[in-house]
Amino acid sequence: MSGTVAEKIINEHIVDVEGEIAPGEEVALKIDQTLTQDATGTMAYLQFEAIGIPRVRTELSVSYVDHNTLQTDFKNPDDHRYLQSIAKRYGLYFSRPGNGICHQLHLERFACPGKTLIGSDSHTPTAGGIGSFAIGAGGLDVAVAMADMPYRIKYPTITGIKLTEKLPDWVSAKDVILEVLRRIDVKGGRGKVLEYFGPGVKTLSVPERATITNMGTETGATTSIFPSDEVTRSFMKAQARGDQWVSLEADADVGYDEIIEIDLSEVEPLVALPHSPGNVKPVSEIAGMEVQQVAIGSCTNSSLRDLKIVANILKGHTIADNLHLTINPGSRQVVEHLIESGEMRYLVAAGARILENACGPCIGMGAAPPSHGISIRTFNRNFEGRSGTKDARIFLVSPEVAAATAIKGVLTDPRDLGDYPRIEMLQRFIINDNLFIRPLPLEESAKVEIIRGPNIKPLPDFPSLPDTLKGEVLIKVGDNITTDHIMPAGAKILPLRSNIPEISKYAFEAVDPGFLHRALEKGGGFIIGGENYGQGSSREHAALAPKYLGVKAVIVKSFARIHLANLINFGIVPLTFKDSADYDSIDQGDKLAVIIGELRDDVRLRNLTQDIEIELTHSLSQLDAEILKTGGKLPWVKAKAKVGK
Ligand code: MIC
Ligand code: SF4
Repeated sequence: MSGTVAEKIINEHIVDVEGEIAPGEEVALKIDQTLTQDATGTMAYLQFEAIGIPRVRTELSVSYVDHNTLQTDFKNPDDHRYLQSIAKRYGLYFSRPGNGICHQLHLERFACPGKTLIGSDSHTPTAGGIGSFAIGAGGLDVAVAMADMPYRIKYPTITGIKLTEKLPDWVSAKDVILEVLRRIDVKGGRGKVLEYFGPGVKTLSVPERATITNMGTETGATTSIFPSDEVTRSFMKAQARGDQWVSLEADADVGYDEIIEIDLSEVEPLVALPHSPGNVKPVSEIAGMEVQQVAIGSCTNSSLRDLKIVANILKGHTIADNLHLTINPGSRQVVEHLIESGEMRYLVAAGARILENACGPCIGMGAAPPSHGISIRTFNRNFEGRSGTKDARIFLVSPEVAAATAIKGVLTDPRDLGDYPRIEMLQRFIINDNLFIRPLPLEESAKVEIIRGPNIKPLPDFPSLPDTLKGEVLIKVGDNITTDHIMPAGAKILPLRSNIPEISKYAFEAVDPGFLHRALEKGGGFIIGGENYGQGSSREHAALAPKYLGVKAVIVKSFARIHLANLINFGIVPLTFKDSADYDSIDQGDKLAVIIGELRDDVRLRNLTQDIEIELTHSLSQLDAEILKTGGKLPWVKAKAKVGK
């Protein structure tokens, strides 16, 4: 059967399907690899422990530490010790703090073309750059996949993105994905896989492809993927993994559901303006704006290629007086190369503050901008408040634009700098896996004791759902609410990820500080939202915390994929307005009764305050409904795992 790259991998991994295989139908996929990071990992492993099997059952599972690396007290280091003991006990690789950012490391050392990967981080599609079918998911879904139960997705439609020609000087992969975002915005990828093809593909290296698939997440796509070709083979050979390479290309006669064409030679330096990655304009239109900070790094732009370019642009310059420059390299491999080539010196000499190989400022772990500050970042998200400074304005750009801006002090079109530096890439990377701790054999791992610090609190239990949900509307929000709005991250709140009672106090904190008090006073209730509710990260705490505070259903115009799955997993009923105009008929404080029954059909909402009835609908499969009614996925899975032992 002919197919696209994504279709080939999906079809090879389908283990179950409810109806026929068609877009929108739910399919269950076998998952070959999993990854977690520390901020979502503690919860994922608490859930894995609760499932109660002796060892992970995937081909490969890796636990990375890269988010919560600021150690201001015992919490983060305790959580890391827990994660390390879990990896030892259950047969996972453990990547120690300092090794690098999960997605960069996974691309370098583990991701494989043709394999399925799910990760408890929304940027897991980074591995699509090597031809892996890689999806971001909630921690519980990753825990379930580690127990070798399939992962269910709606069969996606496949958008072909045809690349022709090659990028001009000073324009790079980040500009390509910003161009995609400029065209389809933060909702345009929902329900789709963005699959790249065409003659322009071979002009991009694997890390450049990974920049594109990484930030494909911001379109809402299920994932993004490139073929596995000779460029992929050389990258894998250079990583001493040539034996893991397989060729994977779309068949010539294949039809995509839709095609977007990008002539690479016409792409120009682009920038995403506050506060959305989809708010994209040419840099030349807003160049000249004074800047207080430039931050380079994140899983989007911290590869060796990116930092070499930055180093060579900065060579012989000093950063402008009015700003500071931070750099987070993606991995130790990147750093070791920059040291060996001498290029690290260009960065340091220019005045860059070299931070650790971790997410850092991208998730508000330090380097917050000043009040009303303008920060130019090579990251993938510029949501309000995410940087740690509520009134800061974040602009997302390529490494070239960031470096040029660092020198000039104002947002700069890098084409104004003259000759584009030529960088030399290598045939062979330095391989040093000494910060990965390998899985132990079963005889030894079975004896390992799990180390739990006082920050790790037991998982709360949630009861099954009644047929009618009653309560008040606790909050009404607009379109494109992100998980950063629902459950903020940053240096203060991230260390509470393994303590649900404590972290729940911060739900909606920045949007409406009265939310917590209302939720407690009213004994829970409902959330009303607009389009694309829950876009952004995979953090299941954005479902867990509202659940803990008694939220019964979230009623919106539309949902983002991962958040929708997380709501189901934790027993919050996700409902949508049948007619979006009904959104206007509900106010905060209204008393509602929602008759859900068995959740087979549409649902009636009685607004007792306004004395009206409206119809709601949902996209739940029969299985989702079953899971929801039982009170969430964990009790449901525990029963299954026992049967399968
Ligand atoms: C993010 O970029 O928002 C994060 C932090 O990596 C999240 C995961 C989390 O909240 O821990 C993500 O993208 O999934
Ligand atoms: Fe880390 Fe930022 Fe990437 Fe999330 S987007 S994984 S916080 S670097």
